[in-house]
Amino acid sequence: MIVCQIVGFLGSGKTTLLVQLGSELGKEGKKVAIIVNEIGEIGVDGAVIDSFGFQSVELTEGCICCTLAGSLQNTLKIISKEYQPDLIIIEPTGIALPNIIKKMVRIAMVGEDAMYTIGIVDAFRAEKLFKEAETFCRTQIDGADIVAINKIDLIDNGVRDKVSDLVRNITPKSKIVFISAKQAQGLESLLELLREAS
Ligand SMILES: Nc1nc2c(ncn2[C@@H]2O[C@H](COP(=O)(O)OP(=O)(O)O)[C@@H](O)[C@H]2O)c(=O)[nH]1
Ligand SMILES: [Mg+2]
Repeated sequence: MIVCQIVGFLGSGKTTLLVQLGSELGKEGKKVAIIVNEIGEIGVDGAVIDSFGFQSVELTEGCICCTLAGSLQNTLKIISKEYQPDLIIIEPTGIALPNIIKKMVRIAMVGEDAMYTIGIVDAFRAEKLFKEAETFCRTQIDGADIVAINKIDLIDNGVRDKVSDLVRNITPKSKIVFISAKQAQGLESLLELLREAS
């Protein structure tokens, strides 16, 4: 079993991506469970996700990298015992810190190889966000296994090059892919990562 977190700002496309990835892997016979952490938007994502038939759990009373760290660890243990999925996808809030979540997951259950981080960047808003909140943007994608530059259906090649330079400078070792989560384009490398691992 593996655990994957999808990290990115509110509105960057995390839920859209996890539904696409989970649906595709589900069709291929993998058992997928989802943990969504939301603050102040109770039920919105859960309703969407449940309609795709995944096993999903929502944690809404705080942030899983701080106040809800214990809940995350308990939820992981319960899901893995009772549902025995091949893959658990975690959608943290837009303000969560991926390295802290990684640590929590490792403490709770898995070894070094079984935890993956996908960073998602909204290509349409990236230049603005990177200017306004550079340090935080760095924290979100630095060290990700793959950075998915999303919403390429909305941008031209000039923006695409600028955004990929920004990402490359922050996290030179991460693989970069260009996707449209909404149109299910460019998802193959992400699926490959999760297929091989789970
Ligand atoms: N045009 C476009 N819109 C997208 C894409 N991916 C997500 N969106 C839209 O962006 C908004 C936020 O997406 P969501 O998955 O809820 O983001 P989250 O807050 O990170 O979970 C929604 O209206 C999505 O339909 C994409 O690839 N292209
Ligand atoms: Mg979401």
